[in-house]
Amino acid sequence: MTDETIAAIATPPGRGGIAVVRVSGTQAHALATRMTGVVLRPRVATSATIADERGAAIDRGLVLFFRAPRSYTGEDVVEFHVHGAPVVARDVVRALVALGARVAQPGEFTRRAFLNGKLDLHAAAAVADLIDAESRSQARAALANLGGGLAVAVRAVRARLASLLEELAGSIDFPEEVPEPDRTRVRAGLATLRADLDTLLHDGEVGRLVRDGIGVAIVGPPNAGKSSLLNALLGEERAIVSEIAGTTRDTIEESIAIDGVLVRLIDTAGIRAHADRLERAGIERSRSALEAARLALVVIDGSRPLDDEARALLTLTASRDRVVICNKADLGDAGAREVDVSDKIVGSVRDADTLDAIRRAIARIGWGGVRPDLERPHLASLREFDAVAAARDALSRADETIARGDALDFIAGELQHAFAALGHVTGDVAEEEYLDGVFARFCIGK
Ligand SMILES: Nc1nc2c(ncn2[C@@H]2O[C@H](COP(=O)(O)OP(=O)(O)OP(=O)(O)O)[C@@H](O)[C@H]2O)c(=O)[nH]1
Ligand SMILES: [Mg+2]
Repeated sequence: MTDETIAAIATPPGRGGIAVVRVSGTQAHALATRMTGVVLRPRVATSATIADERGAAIDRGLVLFFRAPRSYTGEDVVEFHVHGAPVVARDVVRALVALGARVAQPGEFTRRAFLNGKLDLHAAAAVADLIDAESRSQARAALANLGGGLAVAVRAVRARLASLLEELAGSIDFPEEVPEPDRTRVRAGLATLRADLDTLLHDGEVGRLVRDGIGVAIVGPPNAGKSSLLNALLGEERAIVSEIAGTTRDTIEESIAIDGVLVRLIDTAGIRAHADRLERAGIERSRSALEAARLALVVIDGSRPLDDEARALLTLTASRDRVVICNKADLGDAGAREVDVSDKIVGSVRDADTLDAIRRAIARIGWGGVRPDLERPHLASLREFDAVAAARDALSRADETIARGDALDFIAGELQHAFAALGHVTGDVAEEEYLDGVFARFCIGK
């Protein structure tokens, strides 16, 4: 714990009804008393004139005192609610600094909350997610993480690992007295632990989808009906549709929600070999969009026999996640019959059933078709993913070690590795550097 008292404006920059300045640390109460000259009772809003270090009035506002440990940071915290002119809040901070506080680093309040045991590391990171949330589902997902449920689950796995380790340690240290634990039983235990970690990783993956959404590129030869598909899924005439091949010249991105998952649809220029310079530039963009997308909707004109362009595109996308849409079924199926892939949808983007089938296919291939449960806490950052994946891999190696009949020391080593890796998620193991990474993306004042 640190002695320094920190201060920062907690509300966004710019004019507003009120602005909040927050101070945390051992000096917080003394500074606030000095600046207001009133007696501050914990958790009672007191109206006061707030003066600077020389006694000159800055503003009249509300002062709120939270006595440690019953505060956000777990330290003494004072909030000044002042009139929302940027200069007023800045003057309050300036006065606090003149009297001995220091300006807080981004995320420092939450970091202190974590260090003082007010929330686990996973929940602390969720604070930043909640602040950054741009959609309602992102906010709900972050809120689920704030509750600390994930840390409970991870700590339960760690506890089981710890007792397993203890058991092994007994017979490693006293091989004569303590018999080796039954290897089959240990393996069964490891299998359940691994399954738990797999569930965490899977749920995390779903949570990540909710947060980031998935990119879906609509690609195909010119005139196949790609822009028509974009418009139909959007329910509005967003992209220009025409019978002229090469209508779309640049990528167009729009988002829709399918089962609560944000789907970023990217309409692209039709890909063909012979194109003028401008069109070629568009086609380059189509290719990059295709590469970057999680999923490709490959649209071809299914009514006519396949041309070289359609064939080339089917080959190009064969080994990636894709949905082949044989469009224009109302005009015929000569091309559709030639398409020899299991996951093809034959129909028309003008037809509601076809659109339904396409939405279902996006959900199935994009996120396994299961509607994400936003209320369940989940792994949120790449850091957490890496930590849990490292733990799971260590458990797999431990299992192989047992299966080979190796000495117990090796198994214990892997289990310790897993134990430490999981500690990063909860914050039970957290080096300064690691914390710096977690809190770097916070804003000042949080
Ligand atoms: N009959 C029929 N016509 C369709 C269908 N889908 C699209 N079209 C027509 O096909 C033509 C091309 O449609 P677009 O959506 O512009 O095709 P595109 O793939 O975006 O074409 P480019 O942007 O040039 O690559 C338009 O005249 C559409 O009205 C369909 O299912 N049936
Ligand atoms: Mg188009």
